[in-house]
Amino acid sequence: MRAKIFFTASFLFIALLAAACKTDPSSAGDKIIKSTKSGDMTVAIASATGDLKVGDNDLMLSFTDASGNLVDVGAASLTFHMPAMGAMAEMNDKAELTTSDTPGKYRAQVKIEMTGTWEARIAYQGSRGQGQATMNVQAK
Ligand SMILES: [Cu+2]
Repeated sequence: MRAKIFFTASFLFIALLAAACKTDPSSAGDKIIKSTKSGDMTVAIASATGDLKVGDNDLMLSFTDASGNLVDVGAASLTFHMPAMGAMAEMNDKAELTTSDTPGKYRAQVKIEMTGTWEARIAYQGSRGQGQATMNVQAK
């Protein structure tokens, strides 16, 4: 009897852990750099360190619904934009996106040219319709 209760409790605990992982966009060990809303979804950019840095970045772009569940938005894009500064032309550092094993999560590889404030521009098109989001991110 006691063993059975223990078994049931263990099972529930494991089920809870699994549910927590499923709804956590940072379950791949990534720390959120920044997130914003796009309609009823939340768009988040994450990295292993929680920072965006000058040079090569290996990021995770994720889309979640109001309940925190990952949402497959279809085709997505991510570009880091910096307006012209004096004699320096505007910069657009486009990330190369690849789908991950988890729908709603994209691996984003991007080379950031300089430190400062970048505007992350996200666009998507698919079963959720067409939409975009922007958010300011600091590159260190
Ligand atoms: Cu610049």
